[in-house]
Amino acid sequence: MTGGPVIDGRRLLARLDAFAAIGATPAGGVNRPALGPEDRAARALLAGLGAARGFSPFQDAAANLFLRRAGADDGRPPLLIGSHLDSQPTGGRFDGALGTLAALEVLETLEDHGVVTAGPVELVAWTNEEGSRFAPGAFGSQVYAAGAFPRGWQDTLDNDGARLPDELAATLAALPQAAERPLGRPVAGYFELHIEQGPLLEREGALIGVVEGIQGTRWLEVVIEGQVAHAGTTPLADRRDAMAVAAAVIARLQATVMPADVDARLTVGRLTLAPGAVNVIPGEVTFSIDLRHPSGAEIDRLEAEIVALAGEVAADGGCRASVRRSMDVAPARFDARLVGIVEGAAKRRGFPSRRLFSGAFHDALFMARLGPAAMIFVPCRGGLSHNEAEYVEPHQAIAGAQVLCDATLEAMAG
Ligand code: HGY
Ligand code: MN
Ligand code: MN
Ligand code: MN
Repeated sequence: MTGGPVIDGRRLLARLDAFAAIGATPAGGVNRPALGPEDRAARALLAGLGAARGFSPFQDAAANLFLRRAGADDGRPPLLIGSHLDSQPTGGRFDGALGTLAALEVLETLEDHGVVTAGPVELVAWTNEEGSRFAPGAFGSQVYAAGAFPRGWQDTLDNDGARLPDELAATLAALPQAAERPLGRPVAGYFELHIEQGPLLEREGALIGVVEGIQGTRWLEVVIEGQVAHAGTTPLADRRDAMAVAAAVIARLQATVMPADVDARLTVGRLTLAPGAVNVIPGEVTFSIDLRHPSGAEIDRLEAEIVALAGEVAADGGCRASVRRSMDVAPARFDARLVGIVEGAAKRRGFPSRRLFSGAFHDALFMARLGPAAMIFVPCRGGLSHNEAEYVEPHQAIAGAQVLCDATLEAMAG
């Protein structure tokens, strides 16, 4: 067993319950859309808890929220630990919240034990990781790592027409006690604890996932344009039915992409059609494609295949197809030294662990562009996530937070 300070598991579990109450859904999940009232309430609670322990709150222009615990040499770049507080509309109580609250638990444990770290350690709660309200996902960490906002970000709207800049400004204003800080300052390193959101660890009886990297993700928006016409009077030969074309394209992709490649992931998660009347042939269909693969070249090849297929099937149906990227995140490998620190910390605590790649994207993916980064996974029941039934056993959450604490101390000592 390692000698480092032991985290307060009871405190962590109580925090997870308190945050799960913010945006709680009747089915036991959370609905905390980025930059909405529930997200702002969770941020306020976090800032208050941190301030109560003397961890000064900061926000950057992307509303990423930081809680800083000073180090012996406070001029050093901070080690960042954290995740995100926003959730999917039918999200679980652990996706993002576990990593953020485990980071708070680490800061409090260091404080409780009077540990002096060489440099500052900062908790970070990234803005809009999920991307379900405003695309792209991992918005806050992308802006932080790039030190700038993506082109055209000011035009981003959510499904109700709310503007991203307005929601960002309202969120910043809701936390006046958090001082401003410049974007993208250098970091000593980054650790993120997160649930695996897949079945591997549970299936193999591993308690800790030592994450070596993250696969690539590309979000496409496909628009099929046909012609609105009468459902009763228009024979097949005269139809330019956008829904028939969309259905054929989606069916072809589902039948070919994942069956052909065990590493490929293709998901149509959102589809809208117009005008949406029962007795009118749809003139326009828009659907999303979430495409993932460990190889960036494979993502490029699959995207080209999708564009060609959509164009061909649309032309056969007298329609037109257009495909636009709304998010594009290249695969990333994590820093070997930090990955080794995570693995060593799990071993010293006697926690069974295994190395793996992440199927989900995470803020760590962007932080890996700025400095050394690594992730720690814990299992979730049945590998279920982005689902209100998402569940982590108390001992799993505590083990993950303990490894985060040990890894933080070891990385700071180095
Ligand atoms: O979609 C993702 O991979 C992330 O969990 N939002
Ligand atoms: Mn997440
Ligand atoms: Mn998620
Ligand atoms: Mn994430």
